[in-house]
Amino acid sequence: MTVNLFVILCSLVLWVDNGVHSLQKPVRKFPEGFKFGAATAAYQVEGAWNEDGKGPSIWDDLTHTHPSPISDGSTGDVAADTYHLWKSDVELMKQLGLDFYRFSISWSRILPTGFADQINQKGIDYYDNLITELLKNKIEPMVTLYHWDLPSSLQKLGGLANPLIVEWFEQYARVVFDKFGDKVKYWITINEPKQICYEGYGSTAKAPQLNMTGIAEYICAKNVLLSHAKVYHLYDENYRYKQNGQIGISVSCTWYEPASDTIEDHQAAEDARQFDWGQYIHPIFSKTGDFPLSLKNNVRLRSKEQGFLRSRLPVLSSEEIVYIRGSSDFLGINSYTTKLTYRDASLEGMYPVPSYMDDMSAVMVKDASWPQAQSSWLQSVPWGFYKILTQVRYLYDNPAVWITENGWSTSGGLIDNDRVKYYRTYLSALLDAVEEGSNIKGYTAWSLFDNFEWMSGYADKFGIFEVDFKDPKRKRTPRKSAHVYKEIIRSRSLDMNYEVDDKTVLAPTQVVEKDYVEGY
Ligand code: GBH
Repeated sequence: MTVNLFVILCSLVLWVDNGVHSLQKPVRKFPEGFKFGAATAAYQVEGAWNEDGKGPSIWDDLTHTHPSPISDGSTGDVAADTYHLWKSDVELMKQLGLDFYRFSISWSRILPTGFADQINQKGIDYYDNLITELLKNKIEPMVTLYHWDLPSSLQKLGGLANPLIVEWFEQYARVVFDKFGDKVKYWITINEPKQICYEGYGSTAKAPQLNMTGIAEYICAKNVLLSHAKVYHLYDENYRYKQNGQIGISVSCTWYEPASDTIEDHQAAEDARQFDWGQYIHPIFSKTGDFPLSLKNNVRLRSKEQGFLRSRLPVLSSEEIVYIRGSSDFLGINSYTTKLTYRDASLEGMYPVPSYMDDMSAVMVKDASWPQAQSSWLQSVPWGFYKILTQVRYLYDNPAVWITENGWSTSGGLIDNDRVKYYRTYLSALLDAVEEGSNIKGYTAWSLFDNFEWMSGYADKFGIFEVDFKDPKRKRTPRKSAHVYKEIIRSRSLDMNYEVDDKTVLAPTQVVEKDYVEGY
């Protein structure tokens, strides 16, 4: 009788359990060897903008302009002060259980003039200490060479609009590989070329605010691709055999979903993807190389209509195409959101002429039903992330991919349930793609800390750790999302039902210290 009841109960449990599994697994495992990290970028967190011999960068220049173009008038002069707090920061990373930490090197901190004539030893020491401390704690450094803070001197010479940037970048990279290449095994040459070129050169959304619409963003695009390829080949030929690392590029990918089922809107969404990320991924990762056809055609046609003698999109020569194609060991994807996209034949007065937006002739809008972050451009659309990963697998022959940024902004607070939900649903979308064959090696949360969010200053908070910017010590406190991420990393799995008590989050100092003492 008891035995019978036991058998019946067991089969009942199995049946219910199977039923749940076939709908949605509550706990999903990450693949063997999958790595978890968190990211920052030099200008956004370091502070110490003029200390120990650092030269100025274009972000120092922009934030020190009067009146300030930054929405809250702030600067990165102190930021999260990681320049001084690196050691205790590594302790926090260790408690979190990070496999790797992605950060960037400030070019003008180690080469104050931009060139290799003066190497600032104190700058070298800073990164060397950080890297050594990370390795001591079994956290792999993943280092970005360029995350938007060009030395001011090089901007005076035209910055990324000057083709010589390719050589300047190579000289800088040589110093970095010589100094740190024995310890660093993951390199990212350039963070988000589109944001550098379109936002910085073709509009006013980022430094150096050149705003030479329709012209400078394409010159920059060619120079960025060649700079990246140059440094890839430098590493591949001169360092890889002895340093044995990997080197790639990080591209920002937004998903553009057709706003309706018309052919026009599908075409507009496809054009938007090709302009936004195909412009940079296609030359490196496609079989044929070169800029995508739709980009070349659209810009050429518009240029002709406008009376230009040549396309405003510079030509890549056949040698350059070959040089760029294949110049990455992996593709870094930074991804945050999705936009609805439609075609509007008139575009009357909508965009400057000429411009990148006008060339693309697509209109992007938000969907009011999607959850909205603090940053106006950011909505949570996990299926869009899945579509990007799937598209990349199909279009570029399933390259090795690292998600080098993904994250959510709030206006503050430790109980960040919407961020927790964002991370979980995006990681679940990532697992869907992995289970269908996408070759995704790791995932990076943006950001480890609240930081200087470019034109938004400190209003948009992306940290899984809160930073108190009113506190001279810039106290860090783990948010609920940090607790959840820690459990994801510890268990190497995604448990949608894992709960963190709000009280635990609100008494954070205790938790952190206790964990630390126990040598977590
Ligand atoms: C990344 O940029 C940066 O690498 C990082 O430094 C930054 O702090 C982080 O993300 C958060 O912003 O759809 O026309 O409204 C993100 C780049 C900026 C790309 C906003 C998409 C939307 C423009 N994204 N952009 S629009």
